[in-house]
Amino acid sequence: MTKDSLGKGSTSNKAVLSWVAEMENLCRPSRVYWCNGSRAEAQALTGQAIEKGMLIKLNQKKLPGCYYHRSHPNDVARVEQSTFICTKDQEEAGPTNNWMAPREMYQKLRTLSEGAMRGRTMYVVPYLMGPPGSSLAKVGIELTDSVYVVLSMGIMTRMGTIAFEQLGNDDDFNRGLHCMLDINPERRYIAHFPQDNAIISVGSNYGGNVLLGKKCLALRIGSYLGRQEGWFAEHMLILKVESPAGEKTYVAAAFPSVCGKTNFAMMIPPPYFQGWKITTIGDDIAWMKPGPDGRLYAINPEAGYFGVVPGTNSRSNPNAMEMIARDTIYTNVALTPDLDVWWEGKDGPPPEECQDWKGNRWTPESEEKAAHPNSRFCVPMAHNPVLAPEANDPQGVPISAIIFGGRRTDTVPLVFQAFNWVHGVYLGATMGSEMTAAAVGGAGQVRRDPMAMLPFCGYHMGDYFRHWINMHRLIKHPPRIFHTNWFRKNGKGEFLWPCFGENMRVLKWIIDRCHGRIDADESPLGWVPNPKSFDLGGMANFTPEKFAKAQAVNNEEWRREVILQEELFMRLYSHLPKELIFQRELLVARL
Ligand code: OXD
Ligand code: MN
Repeated sequence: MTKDSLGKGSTSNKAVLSWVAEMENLCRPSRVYWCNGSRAEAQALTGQAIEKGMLIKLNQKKLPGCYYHRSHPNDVARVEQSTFICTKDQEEAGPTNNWMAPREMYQKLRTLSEGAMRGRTMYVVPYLMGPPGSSLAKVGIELTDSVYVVLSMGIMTRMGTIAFEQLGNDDDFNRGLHCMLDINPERRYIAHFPQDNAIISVGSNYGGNVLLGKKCLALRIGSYLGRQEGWFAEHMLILKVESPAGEKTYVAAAFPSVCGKTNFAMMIPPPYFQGWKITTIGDDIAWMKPGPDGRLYAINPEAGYFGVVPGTNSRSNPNAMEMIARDTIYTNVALTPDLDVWWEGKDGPPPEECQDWKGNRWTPESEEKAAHPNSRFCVPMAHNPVLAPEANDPQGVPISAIIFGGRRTDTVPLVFQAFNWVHGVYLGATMGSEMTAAAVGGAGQVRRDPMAMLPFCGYHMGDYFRHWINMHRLIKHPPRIFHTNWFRKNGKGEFLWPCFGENMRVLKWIIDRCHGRIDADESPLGWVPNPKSFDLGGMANFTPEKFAKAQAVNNEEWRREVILQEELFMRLYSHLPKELIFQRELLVARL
């Protein structure tokens, strides 16, 4: 690829050409740049981003290929109140989504986008979600006036000519338009038009709102298409567990944002589990479809990780520390005088002085945090030292276990297993979690976050539960379903379970259950580990009594929990599958 060919169009697909021309006519950029996804292109655009002050080149000796970005202080997280699902009928979007009629929203956003790229470049970003050739993969095209978005999409997706190759002359691609405007929260809309497979995002330049392949296409539009086409688009990591004997088991897990999906997917088992290996297929999103052998197959549609930085260190995620030491875009962390990065929870002492995420002088005495709690790294998955080769397998991997887990200080035990599929759907549907910095507002409050999909489901949550129940019929060998909670604390505020690598023990129990190797005890909540068959070997200070505390089921707390769960069920009532109401009755009867 020569430098001269950068920015030139490379498709004869008529649907693409006419849509890009239409959007050019609307946004009136001074230039249209077609991305091809090459290294030369990334280098040239990085150079331009540095010139414009969008990126700062970090210390290349310490962090080769790494760059630093600050977003506008009013634009640091997903904004759920500005996120809309524009189905024809409001009923279809359901009570948990903001809704506006498509015609009204198109009108509003056309007005905002009119001439919005005057004097600017419109980048045409073709991208492929999923391994090339996969029957589950989907093509999207994002038109954006942000070079930060182009560079990030180049990391997060299979971006460039490869997408046009997959698309051919088809017009089945997601149409995404992103205009930064003036980054004004008053004029910020992340609007999804599932019936048109289209997205328009204006007024933001924060990842989750503008990297349209991720939350917008892979989850909101994806979930809508998945229901029509008989597959699942889920907010789940995918990992492979390999035993010393070479047995491979694939597990998917739904935890809400900032609840440790990336750490779990890259976990290093403790020394006691010598010979066991965890490798990563995905850290955030799973697309899953029944395969011809009756098992549920999953792919990771992404090609990079957009992970939360604070708290990442050589104890919580040593693999990530290695991964983000090169070719990484850091957003909203702190910047040290020697152009290194720092964040709360990084190994070692804080720097004596640095610039915080807003560019202000920061010292350890400062009251504010140096890195924003939702600061991010953006890195190619190929740099993950424990990437599973299956991450690039168009067939995907057969899933044996699905785990649902929230962040709960009390009530919810470390691990339990659903009695059956519908009970598992109930566990996912009633999941609660304390809110985190990934979204604006409400941090710390428990809210229902069914299947970790509350902010990401592109249609009525009640119909989404129905889809989960119905899919059972299409999966002859369904995965077993589990629930975990790593975050339970005692009265003194101390965690009851040590987490990180020790989570391998929970995973081992889950896998043994899936392969029918161990018995479990019955509890009102589901199957729980029999203390004799849960391996605590090699844990110096962790006694069976401590484990019993992490596993305790307090019936009083659970009666309260059922009442709290009711709130969401009442909101969804008109579309709520009766099966879930029966599950609630059964749970109450068991308590
Ligand atoms: C994410 C999120 O960025 O869930 O993955 O917010
Ligand atoms: Mn996520």
